[in-house]
Amino acid sequence: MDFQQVWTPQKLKQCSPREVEELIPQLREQIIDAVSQTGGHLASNLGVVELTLALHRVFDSPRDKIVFDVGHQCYAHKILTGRGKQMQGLRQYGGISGFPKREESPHDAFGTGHASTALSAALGMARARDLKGENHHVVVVVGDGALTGGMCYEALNDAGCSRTPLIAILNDNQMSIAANVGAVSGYLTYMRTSKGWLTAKKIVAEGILRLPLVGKPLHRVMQRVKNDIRNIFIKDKFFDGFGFRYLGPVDGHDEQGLERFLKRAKRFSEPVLLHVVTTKGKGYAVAESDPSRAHGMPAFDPQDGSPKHKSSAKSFGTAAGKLLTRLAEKDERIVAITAAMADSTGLGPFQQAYPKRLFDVGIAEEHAVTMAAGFAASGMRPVVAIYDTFMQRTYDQMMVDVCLQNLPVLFLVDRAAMGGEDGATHHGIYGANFMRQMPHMQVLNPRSVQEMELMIRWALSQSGPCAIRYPKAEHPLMAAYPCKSFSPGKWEELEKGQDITLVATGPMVAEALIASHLLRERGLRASVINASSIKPLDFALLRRLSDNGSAYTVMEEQALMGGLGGAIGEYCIQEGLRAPEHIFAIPDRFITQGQHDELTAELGLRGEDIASEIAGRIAKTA
Ligand SMILES: Cc1ncc(C[n+]2csc(CCOP(=O)(O)OP(=O)(O)O)c2C)c(N)n1
Repeated sequence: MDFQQVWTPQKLKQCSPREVEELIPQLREQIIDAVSQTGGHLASNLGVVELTLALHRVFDSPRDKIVFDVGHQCYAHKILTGRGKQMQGLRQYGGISGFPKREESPHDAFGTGHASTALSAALGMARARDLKGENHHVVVVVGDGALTGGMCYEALNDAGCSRTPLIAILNDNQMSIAANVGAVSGYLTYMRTSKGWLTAKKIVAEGILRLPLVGKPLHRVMQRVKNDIRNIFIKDKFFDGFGFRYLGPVDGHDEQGLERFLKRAKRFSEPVLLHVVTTKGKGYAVAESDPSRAHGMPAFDPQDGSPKHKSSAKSFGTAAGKLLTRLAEKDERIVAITAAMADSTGLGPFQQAYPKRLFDVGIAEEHAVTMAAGFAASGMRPVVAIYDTFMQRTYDQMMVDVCLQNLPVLFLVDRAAMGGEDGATHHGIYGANFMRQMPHMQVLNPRSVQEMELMIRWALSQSGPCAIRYPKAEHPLMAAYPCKSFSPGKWEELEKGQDITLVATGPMVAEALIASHLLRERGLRASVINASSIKPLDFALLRRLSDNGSAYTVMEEQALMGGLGGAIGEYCIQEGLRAPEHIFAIPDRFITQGQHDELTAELGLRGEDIASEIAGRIAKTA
C-alpha cells in the first residue's frame, strides 16, 4: 500500500471489488507497521479490516454515523478516513489518538475508550435523527467482549422496544482481552456452531452436488453465498427477544459478503443486529497465534513480535498477584475478582493456582464490586483488581453496597497514575479523589512494591473496605529507600531538611526525592514525606508542620480537585491549621496522550520542574 495515499470513503467506493481485495493485506501491513513503532491495540484492529472496508463502502460517513465500542479497533477506520499518514504519530504526544475522537475527524462520530457505551450513544443519535426529521443511518460496532457489559443490555432493551432504526454489528471473535466469558458468549458460540446450521449446510451441499450438470457450478455459487443462506436455517431467540432483527452469523473476513449483508441491514426500518464472526489478529501470525498478548502491544519488531524495549522496572500488579496467591494458600476466605483483565492486573498466577477462587465477570465492573460485597457479607475476603480508570463506573456500588455496610472488600487499583499513550479515557487520576469521599473507606497510595505488599497484608486483616492504588511500575529510585513498616495515618519521613517540606504520595514520592536532591544543589534542604495514606491523613504530622511554621507543599499525580492537597486543606481549615503553600497536581482539564514524562513535563510535575518552582518561590519570599 502506498502509505502516503490519502484514503477517503468516497475514493474507496470507486474501487472495484478486486481493488478492495488487494487493499485488505495492505491495510493490515500499514496497521502492523504503525503499531510496531508506536505500540497500540494490534490484534483487535487486524480482525476488523474487512468489516471496516465494507462499512465505508456501504455507508456514507460522516453523514451516516459509525460508532465504535471501546474504540480500540478504529485504526483501519482512521486510515480510510484520511488519517493514513498520521498513523506514524498514533498515540504519540501531539499525534492522533488510538481511540475515536470527535475533535479529530467528523468521521469519528462519538468518542469512546471505556467499554459497552456505544449502543447507548448510537441510540441517542438515532433518536435525535428521528426528532430532527433527518434521514441517515446509525451503525454501531460492538465486540463480544464489550457485550458482557451491562450498559449494552440497557441499550438493547430500550432500543428494541422503541423500534428505533439502528444497525448494531456484533464483532464476535470469541475474545475479550483474553478468551471471552459468560453465558452470552456461550450463546454466540452456539449460534456460530449451531448444529441445525451445520446439518442443514451438509444436506444442502450434498443435494446440490448430486444435481446433474449444474451441481458443481451451483455448489460453487452456494459456497459464495453461504453467509446469505445461513439465516434461513438459524433462528435467533436472544436478540429477537430484545426486539432486534438478527442477521448472521456471517464470515467477517469475506468483504463482499459483508457488503451484501450491510446493504440488507440498511433496508430495515427497525433495529437490526448483524452477527459477524472474525478472527482476532487475522493475517499476522504473531497476533493470530496469541491474540491475548497482541491485544495491546508495546513497540515491537514486526519480524517476530518481540518488544523493542525491555523494561526491568518492578511491576506492582505482578507483585500484588503473586503475594495474593501466597496469602490465599493460608486463608481460604480469599477470593479474587477481575473484570475481564486477570492477566493485565497480575491475577494470572492466582487464576492458575486457584481457578475456582478467581471470578472473571466480564467487562462488568459494577457487578464485580457488588458481587464482592456479597462475598464479604458472607464472611469471605474478596479482592477486586481493577484499573483506576475503570473503577470510575463503580462509584455507587462502592459507596452503597460496600462502604455503607462497612464490608471488608479490598480493592487493588492498578494503573493509578497518568496512563500515557491511551490518553484521556485511561488516566488513573481520579480514584483517590472520589474514593476518599466514602465513609469507612481507607485509601492508600504506596510509593514502592515493598510498601504495597505491607499494605495488602495489613488490609486483609481489617474489618472494613480499603483501596490500594498503584501505578504500573515502581520508580527505580525506590530501591534505595526500603520500606520497613506501614501503618495507616502515619506518614514516613524519607529525608530531613529545614527549608521546605515536600509531602508527596504514590509515584510522586520519587519526584519529590529528585526535587530534594536538585534543591540541595541550590543550597536548599527539603524534608520529603511519603504520604502513602490518603485516608486517613497523618493528622499528628500535619499539626506538627503547622506548629513549627515551616513551609510545605503537596505533590500528587492525581486530580487537584479533591485530592491529597484538597484533603489536607479541608483538615487545616476545620482545625485552624496552616495550609500547604502550594499543591503540585493535575489541573481541572482532561489530559492528552503521550509518554509519561512528556505529560508530567507539560504539567510541571517532574522533580526538576518542582525544584525550580520551589526555589523560585523561596527566592521571592527571602
Ligand atoms: C469499562 C472498561 N473496562 C475494561 C476495559 C479494557 N478493555 C479494553 S478492550 C477490552 C476487551 C474488549 O473485547 P471486545 O469488545 O470483544 O473487542 P476485541 O478486542 O475482542 O475486538 C477490555 C476489557 C475498557 N476499555 N473499558
